[in-house]
Amino acid sequence: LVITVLSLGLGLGLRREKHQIKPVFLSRCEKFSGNNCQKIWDAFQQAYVNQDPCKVPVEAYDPLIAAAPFKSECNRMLFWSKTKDVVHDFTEKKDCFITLEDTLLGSVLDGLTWCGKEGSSDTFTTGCPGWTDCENNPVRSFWNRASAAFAEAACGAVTVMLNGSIATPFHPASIFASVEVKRFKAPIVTNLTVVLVTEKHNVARCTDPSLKDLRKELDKGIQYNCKEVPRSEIEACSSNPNITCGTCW
Ligand code: N1C
Repeated sequence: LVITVLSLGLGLGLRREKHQIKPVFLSRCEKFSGNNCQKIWDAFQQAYVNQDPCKVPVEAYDPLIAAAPFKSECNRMLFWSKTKDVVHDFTEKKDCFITLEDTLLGSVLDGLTWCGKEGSSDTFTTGCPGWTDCENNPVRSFWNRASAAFAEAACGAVTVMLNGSIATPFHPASIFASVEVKRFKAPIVTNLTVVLVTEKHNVARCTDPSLKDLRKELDKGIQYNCKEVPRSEIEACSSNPNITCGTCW
C-alpha cells in the first residue's frame, strides 16, 4: 500500500510538473477577452516542441506573434532595462503606460521557463537551458522576438526607464539596446524620453557615455531627452492619486 500510494503520488507530481505551464498559460490568457487561447497555445508550442532546446531561432515565434499581434498605443509605450521592479510597481498603480508585460503575450509568459526535447511533444519546465547557456534557447528567443514586435509597434513619444545605479545604463547586450532601439523609426516615433532612475548612490547621470551611444543609434528625426528621477519620487508619484500621468517627471 505504501509503495502504491508513494508511486501514485510521484506519478501525479511528475505529470503535474510536465504540464505545469499550460494551465498557467491558458488562465493568464483568458484574462484578455476576445482571443482564442487554445490557438495561441498551439502557436506557442510549435516554436520549440520536439526540438533541441539550444536550436530554437527567434523566427520560430513568428506564428505566435501573428496569432497575438501587438497593437500600437501611441505615446503610451514604456520600455525598460534593468529597472523591471520599479517599472512594474509604477504601471500596476498608474494606468499611464503600456509595457510588454501588459500585453497578452508578455503577461502570459512573464517569469516562466520552458523548453522542448527532440523526440518528445511535451513542454518541460525544468532542465531547460539558462539565458546564457546557449543563445538560441526557447525563452531568450521568445523575448527577443516579442520585444522586436513590441518595439515595431511603437509610435509617437516613447519612454524608457534605465537604471542610473549601474555602470552602463544603456548596455549593448541588453534587449533594449540590441533589439528595441533599432526598431524605433521616425517619423512614426517622434520622441524618446530616457527616465534615468537614480538611487541615493547613483553612479550614472544623463551625461553618462552610454547614453551618448543611445543618442547616436537613434533614427535621425527622433527627438531625444533625458531626465534623472529619484526612485523615491517615482514611487511617491505612483502612489499619489492626485498626480496625473503627465506630471510624474
Ligand atoms: O534585456 P533588457 O532588460 O534590456 O530587456 C528589457 C526590454 C524591455 O523594454 C521589454 O520591452 O525588453 C523587453 N523585455 C520584457 O518585456 C521582458 N519581460 C521579462 C525583455 N525581457 C523581459 N523579461 C525577462 O527579463 C527576460 O527573461 C530577460 O531575462 C530579462 C531582461 O531584462 P533586462 O536585462 O533588465
